[in-house]
Amino acid sequence: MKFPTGGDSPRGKILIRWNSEADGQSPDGRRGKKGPEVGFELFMISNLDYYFIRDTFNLARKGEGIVSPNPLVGAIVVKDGKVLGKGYHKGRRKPHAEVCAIEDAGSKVRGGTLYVSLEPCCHYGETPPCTDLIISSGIKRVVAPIEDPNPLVNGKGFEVLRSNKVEVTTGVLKEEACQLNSFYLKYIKEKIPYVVLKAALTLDGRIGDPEREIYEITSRESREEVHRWRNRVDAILVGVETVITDNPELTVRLVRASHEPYKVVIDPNLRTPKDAKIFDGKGNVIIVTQKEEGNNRYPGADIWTFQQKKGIISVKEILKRVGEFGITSILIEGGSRTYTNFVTEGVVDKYLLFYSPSIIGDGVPFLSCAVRRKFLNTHIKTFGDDILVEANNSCLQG
Ligand code: AOF
Ligand code: ZN
Repeated sequence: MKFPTGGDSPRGKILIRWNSEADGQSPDGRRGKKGPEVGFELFMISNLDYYFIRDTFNLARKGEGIVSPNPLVGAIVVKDGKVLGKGYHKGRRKPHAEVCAIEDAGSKVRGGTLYVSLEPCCHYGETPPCTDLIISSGIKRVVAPIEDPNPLVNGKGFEVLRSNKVEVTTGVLKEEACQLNSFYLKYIKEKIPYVVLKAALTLDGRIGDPEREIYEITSRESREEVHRWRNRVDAILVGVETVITDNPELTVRLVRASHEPYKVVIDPNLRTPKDAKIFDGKGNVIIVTQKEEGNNRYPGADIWTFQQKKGIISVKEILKRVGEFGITSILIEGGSRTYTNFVTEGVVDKYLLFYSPSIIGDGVPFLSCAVRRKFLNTHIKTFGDDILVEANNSCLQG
C-alpha cells in the first residue's frame, strides 16, 4: 500500500495490518472471540496524525543552524487528543527531541502517542537510546515518518519498539520529512555535504555586470531568504573572483543568526585581498588553494592546499575534504565560474534561483558553458517582486 504524502494528499487512509497477537477484538467478523488464532487489526492514519507530524516539523526547524551534524527532530506527546508535551533537538550532546517531549509531558504519558519527525534512536551515542525511555514511560504508539539511516539505527529503532509492543506507524508525510532532513540524510550516508546553489538572476539569465556596476539584482525580501539559507547551512562557498569584485561579508545579518557558517573561498592563486570583508570578525574562513604559502599570508584563515587538475581544483575533491572536516551542508554563492564548475560536475542537490523582474542584456551569465540538459522538479515562491525557482533533487530515501 502506498502511503499518502504531500500537503494536499488524501487523509484518513486505513491500514490493515496482520497482527499475530490479536486478542480477539479484531473487527473482522471474529469480534469478541478469544483464541489462539491470528487476526487482522485496523489502524487509522488520521487527520490528527498528519496534523501532529507537521507540527513536529515546525518544532524541529527551531534547531536549524544549531543541530549539525545531527538531524532536525521535533516530538510531541499526545493522549486523548490533548498535547501533553513538546520538544525538539537543540544540538550535539543535548537531549534528543523525544526525551524533551516526554520530560515536558511529565507523569501522564503512559498510554499516550509519541509523534516524532524521525525514527527514534536505539543506540548509545552522546545520549542514551530514546527507545528505552519510550518503552519504560509506557507510550503505546509511535508515529514517525521515516527511518533514521544512521547505520546504528536504520530501522532497528522501529523494530525494538514493535518487539516491545509499542505500535509503530510510519510513512506519514514522508516526502516532507525527507526535505526537512535533506542535509542529514545525504551526509550520514555519503559523508559529503548537501550542496545548495543560490543565484540571483535577471530574467535574461545574468548575475550582474561589473562594467556598469550592476551588482545587486534581487530585492531585500529575496536577500532575507538567502540569509535564512545561510543560517541553515554549515558553510558558504564562493570563488575568489566574487571576493574581489563584490567584497561580500558572507554572514547572517538580515535574519536572526543562530550560528555563523564557515566561509570557503576557492582561490587557486591566493588572490584574496587581505582586507576583504570576509575576514571581518564573524565566521571562520577556509581558503582552498594550490599554493603552499597561504598560512603566512592569511594568518586568521584555514588554508587547504590541493593539486590542480587541468587548471582547476576538482570540485569533488573539495566536497570530499569539506565533508571530512564535518561540514554537512554548503551554500554555493557564485560567481559564474564557480557555478559552472559545480553544475558541470553534477554535484548540486538543490538550486535556489531568484529571478528579479529585470533585463540587462550584456553582463555576466549564470553559467559559462554548455551543460547536459536536465529537467528538474521545481517549486515557485515569490519574495517581493522576485520569483524564486527552487529545484530539488528527489527524496534520498527509497
Ligand atoms: C533521535 N532523536 O532528537 C535525534 C536523533 O550522539 P547522540 O546520542 O546525540 O546521537 C546522535 C544520533 O542520534 C544521530 O546521528 C541520529 O542517528 C540520532 N539523532 N535521534 O531519536 C533526536 N537528534
Ligand atoms: Zn534518540
